[in-house]
This record gives sequence, structure tokens and C-alpha cells, in this order.
Amino acid sequence: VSATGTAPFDEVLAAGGERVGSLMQDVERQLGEVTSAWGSELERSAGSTLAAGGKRLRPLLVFICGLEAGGGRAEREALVRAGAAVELIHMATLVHDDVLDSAPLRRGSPTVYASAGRDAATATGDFLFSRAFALLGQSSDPGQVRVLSDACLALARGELVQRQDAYARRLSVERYLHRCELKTASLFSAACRLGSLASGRVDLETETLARFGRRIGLAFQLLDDLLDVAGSSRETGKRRGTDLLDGTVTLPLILAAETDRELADLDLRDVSVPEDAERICDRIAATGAPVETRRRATQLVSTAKGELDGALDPKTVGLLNLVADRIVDRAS
Ligand code: GRG
Repeated sequence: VSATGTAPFDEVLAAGGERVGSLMQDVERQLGEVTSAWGSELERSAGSTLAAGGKRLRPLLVFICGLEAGGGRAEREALVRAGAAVELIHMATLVHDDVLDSAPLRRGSPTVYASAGRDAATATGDFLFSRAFALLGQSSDPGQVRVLSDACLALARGELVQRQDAYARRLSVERYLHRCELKTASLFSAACRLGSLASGRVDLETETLARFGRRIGLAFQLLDDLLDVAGSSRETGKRRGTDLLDGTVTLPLILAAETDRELADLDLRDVSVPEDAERICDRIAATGAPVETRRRATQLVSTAKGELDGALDPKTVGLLNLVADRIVDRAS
């Protein structure tokens, strides 16, 4: 299993043509301005988070779902603000998540937590979060702010559910999926919804796009959890088994515990060093759980794609299908 970096989505970018490409460039500029205008201390902490890159998948979804928007300056600016706002929220959650997990590495580089400390990292996440809303607040549509704040509520709830379920001995698949919906699918769905709203699509299309985002977001999290168990550190930027060390129970472990007695009796509190976590990853990999996790993610993706057919213009459908396929490829 490998996570092949940003390259798969570069292909989507190329297929999106000049318009999507230039919107993505504008987002990078907008993200750069967010930190550079606010003092050297912050530029150092938040700037490093920005410089570490990332796939920029959520703004890409905003722009694909916003393809119908007019080409005028106001429409472009509204789309770029929405794309940057979604990415800023995503980055805020990563910075906060790394504080909560005391994580040393993110995207192959030291986390803000590791380089600047807990307090500075918490403040950096708060800053990124606030800038997202300041940007989106410039939009004339209060509905967009509501979409983003609903997604943020879901993200925070997802984190709380994850804390509540940490080290759980028996976690149901339903409870796990509920957490993934909240902590990941909600922001994918919001990205699609924001692009759709900015381009003035009718409600039916917006709902179709939001559902698509939710399904591929859920698949994305399942595969992300699979990569934590079965991905190579060279490609994920971190060691295998970090979730196990944090006490986070994910689908590969839940499914593996159905057939492996030792895993069923496992208490994650006893897993305290990376070597132990990697040994458990090997044990999970020896069951059918990774294949079943991938099967479920692939199923979600094909349902998501199936619902687009005939519901939207062919160009949007083609690009969204490509995003969906590349999400699956990332962990194959
Ligand atoms: C700041 C609103 C707010 C809430 C904080 C910490 C927290 C509550 C929520 C955690 C949410 C979280 C970290 C979900 C994981 C989502 C995920 C799969 C991240 C990885 O996304 P990629 O692979 O990252 O798109 P890159 O690095 O490519 O940008």
C-alpha cells in the first residue's frame, strides 16, 4: 500500500485546464498572504505549515464544483476565498491535531508543535481558523459562512468522539464511521457545497455535490487509516501504527479483531513503543482486514460516482470521477 504524494491530483489539475489551474495558483497566493501580513512570529510558525505543502485537495473540489461560475472578477475572487478558507480550516485542524497527538512529523516535516511548542502551535491553529472565517466573511453570501461553520462544528465533534473512544476495547463499525463522517467527510462535503454555492447552482445539484463530497471524504479517511497500518513511511511521511500509539481504533483493527484472537484481546494502552505498533500492524496485515477496508472505500467511491451520472454537466462529472479514482489509487 502506498500514498503516492500529490502526483495523482496533479493529473486532475491538468485535466481541469487553465481555469482550475489559475484558481489553484490564486489560492496559493492567498494562503501566502494570510501569514506574511501578520508579523514575523506567526510567519515562522504558520509559514512552515503552509510551506510543507499538502495535496490541496479541498480547494480543488471547491473549484471543480464551481466550474459553472461566471468568469468575472467578483466570481473568481469569491471562489478563491472559498478555496483558501477551506484549506485554512483543514490546516488549522492538522495543527491542532498534531498538538493533541504530540506528533513529531507532518507531511514529512517537523510539526508546528515540534518546532514551536504546544502553546504556539495551539495559537497558530486558532489563527488559521480565524483567518478562514475572516476571508469567507468578505463574501456577500452568509450561506457560505454557515456551511463552513457547520463543517467546523462537525470537525470538533469528530475530535471529541475520537477522544471519547480512545483505547476502546470493542468499537462498532458504525461508531467508527460516524467519527469519520464528522472529522473528515464533513469538510470534503463543505468544499463541494461551497464551490456549488459560489457558482449559483440549483439546490438539487448542490445537494448531489455535497453528498458526493461526503462519500469520497469517508472513503478518503478509511484509506488514510489503512495507510497508517499498511503504508510505507517513505510515502506517508510518518511511521506505521501512529494511530495505535495514540489509542485511536480504526477500521483495519476493528475488522482484524473479528478473526484474530490476540487482536481482539489487545489493550492499546499496552502499545507504547513504535516497534510494538509496527508488530501489530503486521498482524493486522496478515488478516483480510486491509483488503476489506479497501473494498469498503472503493464501494463508497463507486456509489459516489454513480450518483453523479446524468445529474451534472459532463465536464464536472469527468473531473469529479477523476478525483474519486485518484483517492482510491492513493492507497493501492
Ligand atoms: C480547528 C475546527 C477545528 C477543529 C479541531 C483537531 C480537530 C478539531 C479535528 C481533527 C480533524 C482531522 C485531523 C481529521 C483528519 C483529516 C485528514 C484525513 C487529514 C489528512 O488530509 P490530507 O491527506 O492532508 O488531505 P494534506 O497534508 O495533503 O493536506
